[in-house]
Amino acid sequence: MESWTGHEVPRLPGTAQPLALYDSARRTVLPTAPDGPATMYVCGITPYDATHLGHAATMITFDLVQRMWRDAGRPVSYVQNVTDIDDPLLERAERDGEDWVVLGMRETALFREDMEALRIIPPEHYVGAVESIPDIAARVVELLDDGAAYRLDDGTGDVYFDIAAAPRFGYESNLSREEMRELFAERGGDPDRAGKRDPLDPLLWRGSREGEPAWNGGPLGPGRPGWHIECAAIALKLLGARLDVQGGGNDLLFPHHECSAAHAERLTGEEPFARHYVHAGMIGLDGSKMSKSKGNLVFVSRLRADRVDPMAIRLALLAGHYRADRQWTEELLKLATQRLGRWREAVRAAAGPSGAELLAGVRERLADDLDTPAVLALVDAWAEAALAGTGTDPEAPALVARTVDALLGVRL
Ligand code: 5CA
Ligand code: ZN
Repeated sequence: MESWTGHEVPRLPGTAQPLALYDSARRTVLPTAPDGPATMYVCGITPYDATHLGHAATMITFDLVQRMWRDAGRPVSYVQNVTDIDDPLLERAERDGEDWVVLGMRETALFREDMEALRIIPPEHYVGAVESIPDIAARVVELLDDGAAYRLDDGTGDVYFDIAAAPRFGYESNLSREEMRELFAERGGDPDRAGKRDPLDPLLWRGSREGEPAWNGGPLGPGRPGWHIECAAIALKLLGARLDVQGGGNDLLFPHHECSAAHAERLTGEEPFARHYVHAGMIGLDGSKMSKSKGNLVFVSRLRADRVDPMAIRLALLAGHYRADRQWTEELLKLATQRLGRWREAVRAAAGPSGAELLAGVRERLADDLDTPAVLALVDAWAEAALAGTGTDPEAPALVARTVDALLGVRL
């Protein structure tokens, strides 16, 4: 699948900082791999509706990860998927009397446009589930041959992963069995399905049903892939056994990321699947999580159509820490628009306080688990001083503009 178009990222002088991130499995902030190419897999959209600010916040988070690695001179291999076949897409298409392929293509195209407007560096590989079906089916066959998966004997052709084949199951999310069961039911799982060995066993392959699209699964028979194996198979194919970062919103911690890691670890015999499991907080509106199923959404494309500067959207989302669940408000956007205006004015000043010092401060705060609220405060202080005429560094305005562009992705 085609990715979107990137833009030039300015190179910065001075010494970059190695990035430390919070790992959900080990529950602490730890350095990301210190050298060599960095690999990252981020769970992308299920394209049945337009990009909302929650998607944008999560994509911006991992964009900053990539920017920090690049700043440190590390080549980055970044893969993002599009779940272009799954129940929610089929349900929405059915509700609206639309072809699911057309719906998916339209919303994916809009997502690409939104990502470009937000200046998100594109992934090296942008991959759809449908185009990956042969790889996914082959992985399911491997798990069956290995005794880590089983076919239900009810004639549906459905195949499940046996979590007993993953002795460390639960290490990533650190949840109790009861919590897992609850989230599994809430987030697309089927704990009560008859014939399963364990209520938490996740679906790997869904045998074809009347009226649903199906693909040739070879020995699996016709059907379509389960969700967690989709991400495991795509990541393994393009990035290999051990990722530096597996990312997404914290709604994916369990069961999605726990199960993809369990699949991948069983398939490769190597663990952990990812050195860092990184989860962005949920953006909410009016007190609850912004989600397509609830319909309480603010779309990036709607704001763009209303002539909101995408850089202000970026700044509004960066004003909170990426791991915090937080609310979107009109006020947040208003403050971000004002901040953007002040920063733009300040980088047009003839001089300002030391640009090199500001850059060092920004790097240091970002290196510590992407502390963007602190970074915004540093740039605010610099901008106020520059506008008050207290700084004497004539190079500073240009360097600050480059710093904000390269590390925050905000073009002034
Ligand atoms: N296609 C799957 C992942 S394989 C999926 O979860 N799609 S999604 O469209 O529901 O979400 C796309 C990405 O945005 C995921 O990383 C998800 O965790 C994140 N996300 C969804 N809703 C929010 C929200 N309200 N706030 C922050 N991130 C969100
Ligand atoms: Zn995923």
